[in-house]
Formats: sequence, structure tokens, C-alpha cells
Amino acid sequence: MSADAVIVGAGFAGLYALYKLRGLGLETVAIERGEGVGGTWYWNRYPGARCDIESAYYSYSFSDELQDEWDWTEKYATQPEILAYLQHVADRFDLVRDIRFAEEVLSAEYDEASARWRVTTTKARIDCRFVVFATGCLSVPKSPEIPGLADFAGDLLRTHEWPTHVPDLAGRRVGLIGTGSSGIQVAPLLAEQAGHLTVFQRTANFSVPAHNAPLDPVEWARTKGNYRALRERSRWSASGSVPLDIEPVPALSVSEQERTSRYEERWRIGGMKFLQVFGDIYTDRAANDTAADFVRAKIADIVEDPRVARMLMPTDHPIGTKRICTDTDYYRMFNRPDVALVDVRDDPIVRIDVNGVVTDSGPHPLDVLVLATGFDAMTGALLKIDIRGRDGTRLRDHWSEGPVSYLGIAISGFPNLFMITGPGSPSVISNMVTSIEQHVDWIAEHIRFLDTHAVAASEALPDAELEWVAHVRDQAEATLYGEAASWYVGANVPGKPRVFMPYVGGVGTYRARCDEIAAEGYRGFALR
Ligand code: FAD
Ligand code: N01
Repeated sequence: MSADAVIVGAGFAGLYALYKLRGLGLETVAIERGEGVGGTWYWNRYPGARCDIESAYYSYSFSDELQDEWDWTEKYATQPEILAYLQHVADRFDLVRDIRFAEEVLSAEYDEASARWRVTTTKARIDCRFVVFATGCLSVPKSPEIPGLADFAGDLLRTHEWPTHVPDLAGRRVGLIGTGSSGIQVAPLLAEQAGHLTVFQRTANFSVPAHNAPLDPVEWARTKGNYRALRERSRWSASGSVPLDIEPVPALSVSEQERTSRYEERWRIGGMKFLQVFGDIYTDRAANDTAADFVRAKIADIVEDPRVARMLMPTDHPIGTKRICTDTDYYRMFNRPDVALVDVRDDPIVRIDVNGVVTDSGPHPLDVLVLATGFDAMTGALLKIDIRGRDGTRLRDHWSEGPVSYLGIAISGFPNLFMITGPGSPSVISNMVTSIEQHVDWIAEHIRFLDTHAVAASEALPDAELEWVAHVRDQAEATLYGEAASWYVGANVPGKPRVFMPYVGGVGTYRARCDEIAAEGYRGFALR
């Protein structure tokens, strides 16, 4: 079969791309591995899964009607509510008819003579002019490298592929490996349901309370009344969401008392904005230490057993250089008599066997084991697909020393291929829905430009790519991000090249750069 454009993925990015490209009059088909729309919110159905950007902003802004008719119920929406929203979007804009579900894209090969891509899926071959990868930054789960995982005789659950029929946890011994955002969200709910919960922690993470609550109807009406202006501010903000943006004041420019009171105020508000209280948290280690110390003191206050509190205090990375977690009662959970914490740096996991997890100090028998062990982030989904560009160049080779791209959108040697929230764009450092909309709008305008100028193929120039990669690296090097062994640098995947992947210069700055490049007739692209 043939189409003008193939989109891979039907999450926030794929759905909007389908809407937008169809609006250009392109015959467009989307391919999705899952059996429904939603992407992240289709797969991650674990108890406690919810967004950490306020629902009012973690949603599309492209349609005033959609925005007006949808009401969120909580400050941070749950996974079922976000999934219902995305299903509503798919129905409302009649998107489903052009999505092929339960189908995986295996390869994409470019033919220079015809300037067309051949996309091969598990079910079909599709010949198309444009291919848009909306495959997600966090869509390829990563299993832990622990021997014996397959031997475990109990129930093995993964946060990323949480089953619809969950075994009853009541009275059972549950183990959890992984204390990133997913682990920290799911743990308190596991503790409530299980007979006993053992948390296996390798690296302590910083977490701030979400203070989730039902949306206040008066405040929600006020937000909706002013939605267009608020969205416009989000688009030009550093993080892609409002209302509390980064305060420019340096942390050490105010007295200790003032600093503590500002941290207290942000802690009371809760959520990711905690780190936006001073302008230099991400760039100055001494400033960063003040925020990290504040959170460590909070852990000491909340957790009754001082030994457990110490184990929970992160010391190996500046706060914020790994994605900060937001939680509901995570630290408090460790005061329960039926919850245990095992620090697997002190007491390493030796293997998993039929009965449970075996650490240096002995066996931990379990009925259920939950894995929240993260993702092969940002490049995983793209490199799983055999993508071959001009002259048969393989993306896996082009990226053998880490991902390179122009703007995180295009790749030299791969004409008419676009990535949404690719490495080199703000993506995971930002409110992803804002970044997704910006990318899709930009790509659609680019395609419109190609058509109005009778250009068959557009390809990022190698120099523009190199320059952009250097710019992304320089931006990151001006911050503390490099001090953490995070998934932002691929440190969680053995053998993955260590390259800081997201663009940290800010959503608004990035948007201005993209707009400027477009206004200059797509500087940095070869248009043939
Ligand atoms: P995804 O939602 O990941 O969708 C990609 C889709 O592509 C998937 O459905 C996948 O099955 C499909 N796919 C991939 N490869 C193929 C292939 N080869 N063939 C066919 N289909 C394929 N971001 C925020 O900004 N705020 C948040 O609060 C937030 N919370 C999160 C919570 C969780 C639990 C997780 C895991 C991530 C969270 N994120 C958050 C990041 C989140 O991934 C993005 O916000 C957003 O949902 C990404 O949308 P997407 O469409 O780009 O990718
Ligand atoms: O994954 P992670 P995640 N033995 O990589 C541990 C978004 N998100 O799914 O740190 C023992 O953060 C690993 O330990 P270490 C958000 O962007 C958002 O939780 O490598 N432990 C770590 O503790 C987030 O950042 C929300 O030492 C092992 C954990 O597993 C991103 O998704 C919710 C191990 C993995 O943590 C990823 O979060 C969920 C091993 N062999 C996700 N292997 C919101 O709240 C791995 N670990 C909005």
C-alpha cells in the first residue's frame, strides 16, 4: 500500500501528528504497537500512575473547543483519566480510522531515486513520502540485568506493562525493584494492598510531595477563562508550563532564613516547581546543595527510623539532575511495620530464584515481584527499528557514538524523516505535551513549505547537525546535569554511549530558534 505519510506511534505525539498532517490534505496512516491509543498512558497502568505536570497544562492546546469541553478532576490526573482524554481526542477528531493497531514498525528504508520511504511492519509494507517517528522517549522498557529473573515462580509485574487483571495482593509478600518516578508512585499503593512490601533500592532519589487534590472549581473556571493566554505563556516559558516559572534570584543571594522559608512554601505547594524557586539550582553546586539539604532534612523529619531515613537520602547526584520524583506518601510509607527497605548497594542482589530475590545477606521470599526498572530512553524505540537512509546508511551506525540530529527533529542522511521530541530537543526536560505540539506544528509547516516550493526531499545538512549537537552539549555543560549517572545520558543501559540527550536551553528559547530557522527558508536543510 502507499500513503503520503506514515506516523509511527499513537500517543500524544502520534495523535496530534495524524490530525495535523491530515489537515494538510496528506493521506496519512499511523501504526501503533498497542491495541489502543494513548502511548505512555496506554501502557503504564500501574496503581498510582499520574502526571507530574498539572493536568491543566499536561493536555493539548491546539483546539479551543477541545480545551473548553474537557474538565479535569484532579490537579495531577491519574492514568485512567489521561487515557480517557486521549481516547476522547481520538474519537472527537475521528483519528482512529487511520490508525493500524497491534502492528509494529520493523524497518524503514529510503529510496533516493523515488525520494520515498518503504516502511515494513509486522503486517504490511507501506510506500510513503514522509515518515514521522512519534515513538516516544520512554516507550521501551528495560529489564534489570539480574540473573534468574525467568526462574521466579510468583507473579512478575512490570509497571510499564501492568496487566488489566492484576493478581490480588492482599496478604502477599511483594517485592519492588526500582525507585525512580514509577517505583515511587506505585510503592505506597502496593504497601496498602500487600501483606508485606520489600523495596529494593539501588539509588536513593529525591522526591517532593505532589499534594494532589481535586481541582477547585473556582480556580479551574478561572484557568479556563484565561486558557489561551496561559497556554501562550507556557509555549514561551522555560519548562513549557505555567504558572510558577523559574525565579531568577540566586539561592545564596538571600539569607538562610529567607531561603528556608521559600523552600517551605514550595514544599507546601508541592510538585516539580520546587526546584524553580531559585534561578541557579541547576547551574551552581552550592545553590543546589541548599535545596538538596532541605529535602534530606525533610526525609529525616518524616521517616521515624534514622537508619532507614539515611538510606533514603540521596547523596550521589545534585538534586534535579535526575528527574525529580513527585510522590504521595512515599517517605511516610517507610514508617509502616509491614514495609522494609533493602539498600542493594550495601547488600547487592545476587540473583532471583524460584522463591524471590536473593541478596548478599540472604533470601527475601516473595509471592509477587514488581519491576519499575526504567526505560531505554530517547533512542531505544528509534534504534529498535532498522532505519536506513540515503545510500543505505543505517541509523544505528550514524548514532553509534550517541544520537546526533538537527533540532532533535531531523537527521542528516535521512531525508523526509522527522522525529517528535527526538534527542537534541527539550522533550523530557519539558512539559512534553507543549513540546510535542511545537514539534508537530513545525514539521507540518515544513511540509507545507516543501509542497508550496515543489521540493521533493528535505534533509538536514551535516554541518547544521554538528553545530546543533555542539550547541546542545554546550548548554548541558553549563549546568550540573552531567554530574548524574542518569537515563538522560544513557547511564542506565549498559554499553549505551554516554551523551547528554535533551536540550536544556528552555522551551521558549528553543521555539524561537526553530521559528528563526523556518523564517530563513529552513536554514540548515538541503531542499532538493
Ligand atoms: P508515547 O506516549 O511513548 O507513545 C509512543 C507510542 O509509539 C507507544 O504507544 C508505542 O507503543 C509506539 N511505538 C513505539 N515504537 C513503535 C514501533 N516500532 N511500531 C509501532 N508502534 C511503536 N511527561 C510529562 O511531560 N509530564 C508527565 O507528567 C509525564 N508523566 C509520565 C509518566 C509515566 C509513567 C511515563 C512513563 C512517562 C511520563 N511522561 C511525562 C513522559 C511521557 O512519555 C510523555 O509526556 C508523553 O506521553 C509522550 O508521548 P509520545 O506520543 O511522544 O510517546
Ligand atoms: O525509571 P527510572 P522510571 N537493580 O529509570 C532501578 C517518567 N515518569 O520508570 O537509579 C536494582 O527513573 C534504578 O536504579 P538506579 C519520568 O520522566 C514520570 O521510574 O539505576 N535497581 C532506578 O531506581 C521518569 O524519570 C512519572 O541505580 C535497578 C529504577 O530502577 C521516567 O519516566 C512516573 C536495576 C528505574 O528508574 C522513568 O521513570 C513514572 C537493577 N538491576 C515515570 N535496574 C511521573 O511521576 C534498574 N534499577 C509523572
